[in-house]
Amino acid sequence: MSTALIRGMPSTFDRAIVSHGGRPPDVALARDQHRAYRDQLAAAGYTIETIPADESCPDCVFIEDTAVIVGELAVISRPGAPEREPEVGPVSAFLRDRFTTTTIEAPGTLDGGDVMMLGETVYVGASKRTNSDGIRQLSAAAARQGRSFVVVPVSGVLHLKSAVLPVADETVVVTPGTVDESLFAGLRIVHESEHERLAFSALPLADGRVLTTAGAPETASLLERIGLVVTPLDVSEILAADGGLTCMSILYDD
Ligand code: CIR
Repeated sequence: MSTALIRGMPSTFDRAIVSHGGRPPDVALARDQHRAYRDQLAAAGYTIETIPADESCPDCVFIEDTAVIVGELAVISRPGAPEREPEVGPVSAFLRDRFTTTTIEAPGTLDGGDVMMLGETVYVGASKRTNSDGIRQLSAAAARQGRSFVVVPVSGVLHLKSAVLPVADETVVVTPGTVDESLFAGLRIVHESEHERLAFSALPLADGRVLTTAGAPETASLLERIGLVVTPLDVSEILAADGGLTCMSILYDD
């Protein structure tokens, strides 16, 4: 059984951290978009588990950043933005009942948005949010689960998955100029369309479809050309708060 763990959208979402200096998101529209996202996950066959929103945590809907599932292990993260630390507790409590857990301890920081799993390899972004001590602790957890580990320095974007998105077992979409692509040797790389720079996000679903952002149709059609079935979703307000399609869920198999 595939489960999608999501978190409610707080009415304080318009105070989410916006690092690129853009406009704040519209909360009512964001709520509709979040509901549509949840409906797509349900349609793809996931059992939806929801942790209620915490109104004092404007970014809590971005649950991906608070924990990473590596095999049998849930790694509870320590977010790189200190104001996001209170988001972790309820997610940790939920996962503790279902997984063996390990926790990233200070001075380590790790955002789940910096962690990408492809087959037996864990890729982690060295970013403003994920530091070398967090990477060292994640690497130890990955080794315990028999995973290979690749560190990817990330520049000019928030997280690794702002710039590199898995769309199929061995295929990633990369925003040109953000990472050293030689670190992804062996994978098929599709480049995000120049006109859609950082407007593309994607989430491969258990039913074989790939959710993509509606604002990136050129990149989506590159994926269709290699045989993928895409479902575009309008998440303009999520993007306004620096989020994407991976960040609103933690997906795992029971
Ligand atoms: C933040 O700056 O932390 C949030 N406004 C956005 C986090 C997005 N997380 C993700 O894509 N994994």
